[in-house]
Amino acid sequence: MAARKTTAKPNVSADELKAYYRDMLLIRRFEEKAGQLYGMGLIGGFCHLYIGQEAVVVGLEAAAEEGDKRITSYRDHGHMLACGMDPDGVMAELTGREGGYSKGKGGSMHMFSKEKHFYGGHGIVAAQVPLGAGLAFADKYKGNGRVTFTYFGDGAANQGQVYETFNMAALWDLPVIFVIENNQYAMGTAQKRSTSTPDLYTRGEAFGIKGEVVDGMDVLAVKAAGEKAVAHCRSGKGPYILEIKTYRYRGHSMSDPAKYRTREEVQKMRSERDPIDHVRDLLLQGKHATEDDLKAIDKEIKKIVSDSAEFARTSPEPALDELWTDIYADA
Ligand SMILES: Cc1ncc(C[n+]2csc(CCOP(=O)(O)OP(=O)(O)O)c2C)c(N)n1
Ligand SMILES: [Mg+2]
Repeated sequence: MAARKTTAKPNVSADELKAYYRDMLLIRRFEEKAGQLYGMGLIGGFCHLYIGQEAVVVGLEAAAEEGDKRITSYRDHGHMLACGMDPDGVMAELTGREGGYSKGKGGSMHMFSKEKHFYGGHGIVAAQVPLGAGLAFADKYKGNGRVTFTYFGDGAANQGQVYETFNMAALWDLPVIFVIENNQYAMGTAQKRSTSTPDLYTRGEAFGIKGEVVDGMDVLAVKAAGEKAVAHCRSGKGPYILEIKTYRYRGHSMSDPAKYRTREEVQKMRSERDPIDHVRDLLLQGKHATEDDLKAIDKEIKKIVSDSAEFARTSPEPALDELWTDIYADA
């Protein structure tokens, strides 16, 4: 079933559209494979999949520049892949192997890349929010023009430390974009059951922080909002809030039977609002790509993901003496 039809002419080139399709598909297929490996008992601990939310991170990465930073929660594999981290290293970390980003000692929620300016992977809800402001503080201090994307969920948006952070970020005009990935649920709690003022983009008003709501199932809308927010931050005007409305198709984590919502609700989103189908339709309807072009991309992605699974299965377990390394970060 195709996604919604749109006749609006996309304001991006055919190559850019194809790149968004590819990047979203990589996340989708990677996460599906991670789900399979989890089912086979190859991944231990928690594992939170990003399926359904792909347009958020791909749209914002399209608005970022080299050197910009990103930090997020435990639902982090999509963010890593979108900023260019190696799928082999991410998958091998999921299986707890030596070839993983944290040498098999971190797992799904604890991976980092200095090279790609990815600062985690945080399991404590909203813990990354003040850390994200801290990264932006460092950039402001250095005067290097960089911006930090600080991602958190609708549930995290009700945490006290978020508002302490808003205050300091506004006071010091920090170049931080607070990205609220509103997927409508915090574990099994629907937003309407937990949140007194559901328009999360207005949550910065008390601190003088501008915000806007964005359709997170439309990668082009996310990119456009991201560019606006980036321009605001880079010009020294301080923080910005993007509330991006999205949806996760899978449970909160691999151990969630998702009894708090109906199958019909999920199916409706999948069939009517899927972000990958949307770009696929734009590509085909606008004659920017043929079915064969898309098949070639699908094939390329399938190989990347199956190679990463093979690497993650065959990379050795970390040696015991690894327990004594990476205890402190290099200065
Ligand atoms: C401080 C803290 N409280 C509770 C938890 C348990 N917990 C893990 S995820 C989660 C829900 C967060 O939902 P949301 O912020 O909407 O993010 P999403 O999982 O939807 O991406 C909770 C309550 C935790 N990890 N940390
Ligand atoms: Mg949520």
